[in-house]
Amino acid sequence: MDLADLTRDLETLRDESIAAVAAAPDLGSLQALEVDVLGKKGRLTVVSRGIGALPAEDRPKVGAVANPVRRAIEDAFRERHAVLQASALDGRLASESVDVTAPGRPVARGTLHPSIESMREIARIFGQFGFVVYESPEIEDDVTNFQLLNIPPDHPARDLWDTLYVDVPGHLLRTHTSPGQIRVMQTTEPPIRALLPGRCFRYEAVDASHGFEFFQVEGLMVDEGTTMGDLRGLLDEFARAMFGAGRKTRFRPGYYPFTEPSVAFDVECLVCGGPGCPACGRTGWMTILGAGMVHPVVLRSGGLDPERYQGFAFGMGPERIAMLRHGITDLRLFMENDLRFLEQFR
Ligand code: 2NL
Repeated sequence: MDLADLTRDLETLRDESIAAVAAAPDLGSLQALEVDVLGKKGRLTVVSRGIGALPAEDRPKVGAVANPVRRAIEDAFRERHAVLQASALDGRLASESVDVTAPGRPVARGTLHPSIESMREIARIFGQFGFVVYESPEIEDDVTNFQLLNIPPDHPARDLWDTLYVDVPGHLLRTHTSPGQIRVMQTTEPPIRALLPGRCFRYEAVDASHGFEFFQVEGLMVDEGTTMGDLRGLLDEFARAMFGAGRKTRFRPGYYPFTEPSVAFDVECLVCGGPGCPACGRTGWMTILGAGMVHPVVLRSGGLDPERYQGFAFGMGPERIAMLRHGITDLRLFMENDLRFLEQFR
C-alpha cells in the first residue's frame, strides 16, 4: 500500500458515497447511509486504516488527500439532508393542508314540533300574567278525571268508546288535563294561577279534525272575588298577543259540566271577515277555546270553599291554535311526523 493506492481507495469511496447519497430516497435511509460511511466503524474509517501501512515519508501528505474526501462526503450528506427535509415538509404541507376556501358542511338543525312550539307560546303569554306551568300524570284515576270534575256516571264522555282504560281497575288515560287542575287546587293555597299543558287521550275515530291522542292546555285562576270580567280581560289579552293587536273577540254561551256559566271564546277571523271563508266557514269568527267560572262542586272537589273563593278555567288545543295561525287544515299532520310538514316550521 502506498499513497497512490490509498488515494485511489479514498476517491472511490468518495464517488460511491456521493452517488449513494444522491440516491437516498428519504431521511431515514440517508441517516443509515451516514452511519455506514462516516460512522465509527464506517467505510471511511476502514479505508483510513490504510494510513498505518504507508511509508513514513508519505504520512504528512495523507491529510491533503483524506481531508478533502471527508469534507466532500460530509458536504454531500448535508446538502442531501437539506433537500430531503424540505421535500418532507412539502409532502406534509400538501397532505395536511386545510382548504380554508372550501364551503362549510351544514349542521343538521332540528326544530320544535309545531304542537310544542304552540304550547310554549301559550305558556309564554300566560306566564306574563303570572300563570305557572304544572304537570300531572297521564294515567289518572276515574275519580279525579271524572267524578271530582262534576262529570256524572252517565255522561257520554265516560262511555267506553270515548275513554281509553288501562288494565288497572279504576284507572284510565286522562281525557283532558282538568284532573291536573284538581290536583293543583288540592295542594295549593289560593291565589292560584296555574297552566296545565299536556298529552290527552280519547278513543275516537281519527279524521281531519280528531285524533285519539292530542295536546291540551288548560288554565285555572282561583282567588277571592274572581269574576267573569277578569276571565274576559285575560282572554282578550291572550287573543291579541297570539293573533294580532286590535282583534275583536266575543263570548258565546257554552256548556261544560265543570264550569257554570260556560262560554266559547271567539276571535275575529284571521283570513276573511266575510262569508265563504276557508278558516271560519261563513261566520267571520274563529272559536279558539272554551272557558267558564269553576263550578262550586268542582271548587269543593279541590278542597276550596266556594263561599270564599271563585275561579275561572279555560281549555284549548294547541294544534287548533297553530292551525289557525298557520292556515293548516288537517289535524292529523301534527301526529304523523312527516318531515315535509314539519320542516316548514323552521
Ligand atoms: C276545551 C274546553 C275547558 C275547563 C276546560 C276546568 C278545569 C277545572 C275546573 C273547571 Cl279543574 N274547568 N277546565 C273549563 C272550561 C273549558 O276546556 O274546549 N278544551 C279543549
